[in-house]
Amino acid sequence: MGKNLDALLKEERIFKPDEELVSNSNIKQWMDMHGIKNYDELLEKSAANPEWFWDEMARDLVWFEDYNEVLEWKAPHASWFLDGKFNIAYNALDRHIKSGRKNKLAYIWESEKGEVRKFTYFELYREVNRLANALKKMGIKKGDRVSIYLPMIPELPIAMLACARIGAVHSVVFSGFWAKAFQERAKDAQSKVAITADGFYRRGKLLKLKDTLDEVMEHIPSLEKVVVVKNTHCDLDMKKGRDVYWEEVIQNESMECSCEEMDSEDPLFILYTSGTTGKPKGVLHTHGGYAVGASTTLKFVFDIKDQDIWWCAADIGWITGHSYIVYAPLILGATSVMFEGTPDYPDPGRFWEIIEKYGVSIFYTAPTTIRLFMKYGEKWPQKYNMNTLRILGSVGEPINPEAWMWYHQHIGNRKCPIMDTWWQTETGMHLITPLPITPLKPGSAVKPFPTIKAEIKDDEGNTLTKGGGHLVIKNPWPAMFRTLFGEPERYVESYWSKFPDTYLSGDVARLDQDGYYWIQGREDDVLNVAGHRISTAEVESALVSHPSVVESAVVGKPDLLKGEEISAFVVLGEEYQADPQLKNELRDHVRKEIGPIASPSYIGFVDDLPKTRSGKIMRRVIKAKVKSEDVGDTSTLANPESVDALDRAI
Ligand code: 6R9
Repeated sequence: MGKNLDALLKEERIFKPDEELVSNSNIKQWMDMHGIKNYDELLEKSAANPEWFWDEMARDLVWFEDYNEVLEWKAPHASWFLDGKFNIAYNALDRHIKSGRKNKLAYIWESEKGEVRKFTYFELYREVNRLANALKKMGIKKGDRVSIYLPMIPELPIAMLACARIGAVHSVVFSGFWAKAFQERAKDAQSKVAITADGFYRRGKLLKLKDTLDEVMEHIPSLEKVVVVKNTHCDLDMKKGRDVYWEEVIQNESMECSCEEMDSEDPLFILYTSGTTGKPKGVLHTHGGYAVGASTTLKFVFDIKDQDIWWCAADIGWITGHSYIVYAPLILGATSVMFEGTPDYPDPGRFWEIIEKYGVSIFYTAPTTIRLFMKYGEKWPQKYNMNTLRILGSVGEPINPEAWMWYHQHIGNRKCPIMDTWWQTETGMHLITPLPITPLKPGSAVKPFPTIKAEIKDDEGNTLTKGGGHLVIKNPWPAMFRTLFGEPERYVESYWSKFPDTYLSGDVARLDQDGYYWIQGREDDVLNVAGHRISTAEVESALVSHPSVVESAVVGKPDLLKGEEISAFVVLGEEYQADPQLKNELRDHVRKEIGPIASPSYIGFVDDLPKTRSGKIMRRVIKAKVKSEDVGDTSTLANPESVDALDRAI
């Protein structure tokens, strides 16, 4: 059995990086500077002396006052760049204003409707300063929390940077969340000010954000002021004395605002992420270490150069957007595309049109988006000239080899390497990831980033060299979260108590014979069928490798005999019919790919799977349906209608 399971994920194909890309890469150039000959030596040298590596990286940033020590590690509490005085906003803006990048584009923004706004570093700097001054006037001081509830419009990064500049702690709440989710987060953070917009368009439909916020305002006693961006100019109620328009508050503000000198370890932001149960976790990040970790990974993993056009197609409401749309690209002085809309609106060519239009050279998206495009077919990307692309990226969930190959062939024109980056809200930066110099295997996130000591452990804490187990990190890294806001015990308990002084990621992974990591999904996504540990990702991957299946979600259904039975929900390609014959064929297919044990007892055809706004399949909801239990809170679902469809399929 174990052998069969291994077979599926033992992807044989290896993609060697292009020679020219390797020799010109930032990482290779850095290695040459330090006499490091190859990837193995890079990993060895950096692991032997992480503080040397990160000290080198931190030197690229501007410190108001130098740090005295790179790291103090009192497990599970790390402090990075001790006593250094720093501000991430200064590094994202001011230092470029003083350099040749002053008039370089920081953002090219496109709205869902196709409206375009462009900001140079200088323009962005001025907008940030004006809002920073306005926030100060509202009484916001260093350490105060500000909740930001904005769609993907330029005011979102501006608001984040304005907070950072004056030392306020931002807490961005994804604009697709509903009122209750905002309430819970803003209340927990005890925010004094909220920054929102009248509304925004999603697939042509007006969504009134300020109205949503009004519904719960009375339950957030700490909120004193609401700043509202006139984005759609829709009607809204402005409460006198409390609500103010962004445009009005910045009108008379100076374009200069001095930057608060922060301690390297001072908090920068809180970002809430869902725990397995109950209350969301307020993941807290700091100025210094986060800046160094996020910018270094972007520079080395995605090889950002001055002439690149970088597009991270995530939402800023998630960590991917925080790190790789806002902070890291700005610190590196890059030009980023920022897109407000959805990938397939008004048609499935929208993303590829943007790549062609702006000559995007590096593109970063999620496997769920790739699978969506697989469903529409390659005729869509084929309509556009995407020759400018040189590197692709994937994040958010395991990318199954079929999706990887499709991405590589149809988007990357068989020449772009795919950086499958494994990381989390908590980690702040990529931790397991390829580099442009590493050979790739479709579906593997390759190896830990330099200095990162990852391991796979069994329940007893033994280190495994084969088979699946808990993915853990043994040493601190600069962009790691420092605590859970207001819940220091939960920080220790959730992440650091299973194994001593070791970070428990909550993911299951396995190593192959070459030391490559294969992330299999969340621990809670692992099934136990008749004593065999089967990852939902493996069964899903097998299903998707059948030509008819575009996407699938697999959950366990309690069974007296086997412990769990496998239930699979699949989305078929447009040209396939949902019929019983096909169900049998799919069962056979999984049997052949993995083994009889993994063959689903139940298969249901659906049009769509329940997903979070960040595109993660919500197995919890599917599981509850399968068990005929209450589905619980579905406020974070992007497509609530998919839940009823499950009922029909069951
Ligand atoms: C960045 C982000 C974190 C969880 C993580 C894991 C999954 C992210 C992945 C991946 C396989 C990858 N995940 N990247 N799984 N391969 N390349 O997504 O943060 O929203 O906190 O989610 O996402 O399960 O534990 P976050």
